[in-house]
Amino acid sequence: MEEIPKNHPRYDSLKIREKLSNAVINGITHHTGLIAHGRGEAFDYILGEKTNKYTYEAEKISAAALLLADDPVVSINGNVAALNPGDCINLSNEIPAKLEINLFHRSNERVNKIYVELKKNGADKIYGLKADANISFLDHNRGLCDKDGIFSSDVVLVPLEDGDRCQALRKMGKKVIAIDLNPLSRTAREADISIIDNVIRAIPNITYWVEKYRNFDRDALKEMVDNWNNNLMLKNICTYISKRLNSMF
Ligand code: PTJ
Repeated sequence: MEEIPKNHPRYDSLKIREKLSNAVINGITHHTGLIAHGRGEAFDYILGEKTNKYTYEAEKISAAALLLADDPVVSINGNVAALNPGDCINLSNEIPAKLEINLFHRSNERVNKIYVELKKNGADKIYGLKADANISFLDHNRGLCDKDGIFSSDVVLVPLEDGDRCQALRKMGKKVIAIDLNPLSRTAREADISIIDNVIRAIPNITYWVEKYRNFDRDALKEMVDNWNNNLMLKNICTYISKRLNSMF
């Protein structure tokens, strides 16, 4: 692949594209993951490629919800396995939470490749290989999950989820924390807590708050989570976007 000049104004963004396109070649990321990334990139551009105050709050609340959970799971798909696997492993260790490979376009070959990638990045136990259960209300390969992983979890963190699965997980009674740069997506509207941020920034931000809140009073954390108004946050983000765009020219 052609070398990207370091002084290119979009160097970071081009490096991320390169990472994902290599991960497609290596069989980790599904080819449609590039399309999903393009949509995310467009929203990130509109958001100014930084975490805004409303999202930062969502990341704090997510950390609280993950710390309060009895059986939390961090779900890993082909995009996040390419973008920041190490950060996801670190977050799952800090909570602590189970790490499960859970794919929309599931194939054993890709599950195995992601497994190797996570192991290379230092993961200990990884769920998602057994696929001995189904996310209820989904009758397709995308519903496969581990009985002692996502299936029996109470809180799931899903980066780049699709709306149907997010809805199905909620119907199963789980608290869903979704990371999705598109505030209009069904996932963002369905999740209990939506993080409208790039996974690259979101995972380290949540980890920061997990460390801060670890010894915090549990009742106080519970109150924060119970008082969270996801709809209001999405409304604030949309206002933030329109104000930002209106003031640009
Ligand atoms: O690896 P698999 O088989 O599980 O497949 C993963 C993809 C992402 C291909 C699959 O879940 C899919 O098709 O997702 P969607 O329905 O296209 O949704 C992806 C959402 O993620 C979109 O709303 C994007 O805006 C958002 N997105 C893309 N890149 C990022 C992102 N959100 C946060 N950070 C990103 N880097």
